Amino acid sequence: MTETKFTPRVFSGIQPTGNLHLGNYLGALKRFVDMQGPEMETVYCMVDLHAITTWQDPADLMHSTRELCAGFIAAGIDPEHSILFNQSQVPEHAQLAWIFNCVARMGWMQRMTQWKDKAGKNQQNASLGLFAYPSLMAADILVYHATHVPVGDDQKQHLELTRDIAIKFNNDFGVDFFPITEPVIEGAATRVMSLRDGSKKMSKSDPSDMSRINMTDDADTIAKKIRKAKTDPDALPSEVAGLEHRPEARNLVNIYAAMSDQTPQQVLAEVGGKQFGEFKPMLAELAVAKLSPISSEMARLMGDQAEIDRILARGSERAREITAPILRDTYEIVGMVGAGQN
Ligand code: AQP
Repeated sequence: MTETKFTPRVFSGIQPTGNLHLGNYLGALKRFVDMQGPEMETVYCMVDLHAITTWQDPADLMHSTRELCAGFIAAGIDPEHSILFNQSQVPEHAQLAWIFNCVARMGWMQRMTQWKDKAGKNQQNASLGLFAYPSLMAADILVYHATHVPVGDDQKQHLELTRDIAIKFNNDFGVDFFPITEPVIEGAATRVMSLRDGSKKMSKSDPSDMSRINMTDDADTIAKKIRKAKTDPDALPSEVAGLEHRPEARNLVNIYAAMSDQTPQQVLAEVGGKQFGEFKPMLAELAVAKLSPISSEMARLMGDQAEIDRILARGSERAREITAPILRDTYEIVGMVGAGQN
């Protein structure tokens, strides 16, 4: 199987489940913007079908979907260039997911750490959708024949499963149809940690709002959260090796590096030897400078929801131009009788 026969195409998505945070921005959104360019087609999605694998209030889901769309655009996604839409409006995602439900094995899903973490001890009461989540994610990617998927580190296992599904499908049907997708997990902030606990990922669902910087936080709130972020009493080291066993210090240095487009080592060359009392205000100033324009643009865009809905509708039309033929070919490979085969 050669990967070169596939046109380079980027796909990624974010769940519209509210509380879009700095981890989503640095691990995903900012990377999506960086990948936008003339070389590759970029397709970005608000994955509302994934969101409902856990309970979502319908009015909140609508609001979060529009707010996330505003977040994409405010962060720098150009809806004229990238294809930007919400997943439910492109039915081929769910249709291909069904085919993949019949390709993927139960054991593969049971091994997923996100399933274990999210269902916890209450697996019998978790939704069937939460269990099958990675199969839908594989369909999201492969229904575009996407070759590159920028994500945070927490999605690595799901991307490996996407590759396994593509390989098994190709083998089962004796075709070279789905690409073996490359995960793009790069940069200093592939795993932004909680501001309250350097061993836990910054997450939308953390009950403590102080654990994360939300994209909608104002400048004072951002500065306060950074000032109160957990740290240790030592000065910052001058070398990256000195961050070992200092998860909170490493997290703040990584955040600074990602926001200033530097490596952690370049940051430490500048701030090594400083106490957190001096470094935190620098970080807060940088975070406010980078995030405030995004949050005010998000608020402005949310003032015209009809325009957001138009952008999403146009994005889903453009998306279907890609997904409809790929699904039709998939059905034919699988042996579904349909129109236009003879
Ligand atoms: N802390 C993080 N650091 C770096 N990247 C992150 N991502 C999420 N958290 C971090 C990346 O953001 C993208 C969107 O992920 P998602 O929509 O699946 O987000 P999520 O899992 O709902 O976000 P949370 O905060 O992780 O939610 P909960 O609290 O539900 O677990 C992905 O590329 C992801 O890697």
